[in-house]
Amino acid sequence: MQRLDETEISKAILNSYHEILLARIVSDVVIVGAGPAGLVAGTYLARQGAKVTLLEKRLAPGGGIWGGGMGMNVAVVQQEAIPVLDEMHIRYTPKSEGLYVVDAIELAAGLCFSAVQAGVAVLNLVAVEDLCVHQGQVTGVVVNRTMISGALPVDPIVLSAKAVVDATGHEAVLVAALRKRCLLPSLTDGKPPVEGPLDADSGERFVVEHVQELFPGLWITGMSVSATLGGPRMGPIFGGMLLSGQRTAQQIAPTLKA
Ligand code: 48F
Repeated sequence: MQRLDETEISKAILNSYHEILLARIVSDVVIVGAGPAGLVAGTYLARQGAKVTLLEKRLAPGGGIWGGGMGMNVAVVQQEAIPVLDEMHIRYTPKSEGLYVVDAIELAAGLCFSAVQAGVAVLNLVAVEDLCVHQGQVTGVVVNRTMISGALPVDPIVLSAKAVVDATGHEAVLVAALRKRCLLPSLTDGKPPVEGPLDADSGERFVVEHVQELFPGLWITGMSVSATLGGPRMGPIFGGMLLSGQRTAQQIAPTLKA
């Protein structure tokens, strides 16, 4: 075995990481949140040649997939989303009435692998704190290290993009940043923007049908659609998240060519 030099190991990490980060100061698309919706959106966009950066505040990307339902690591996916699983080479087993089950570990790992293989730069331990807005258009995100964000008085940096996606799930962090500045009108007929009670069928449809560019340059996808617009919760079924991510990519891709 060759003699290992600790200095060279450290250099390899520093050089490679900073090369990646420098190359991502400007992206076509920045997606915030590496749950199922963000990962799928990123993969489809990158497969079409977009330069996609996916930011995740936690150590492990995968969002709510890992725990399946009530910590039982099995994910349920409905018939309509099976083509997405096929395109990501993720296996499934048919159950009853158009429902399929997927090993939650294979789903999370498979979506992460597909994203990285497609060319998405997934940067974990990066928390998005705010948005950059120029003349009514979102132009980037304000980021810090997760361990620093909110804990220490250290300034963040900015990563710019033509399109930014809020894929932060229930938290809808980027939408909240706009709301705080009164940059968004009421989207819920004056009612507080909270998710409705659980209704799997309506909830799953809602997160797909309401994917949209909410503010110039800012899209919402996955659970952040429900959190923003007051849609129903859907419980432990994941097809809607996959299809929501796919639809987000379909909406953003043509805007990048313009
Ligand atoms: O919560 P999450 O998995 O959102 P999703 O893709 O999918 C929702 C489902 O997992 C589940 C469900 C199934 O029916 O309802 O809830 O819409 O992933 C959101 C990711 O965003 C990260 C968070 O850690 C998670 O991995 N995130 C949240 N806030 C930030 C963030 C932030 N400020 N900066 C970076 N990442």
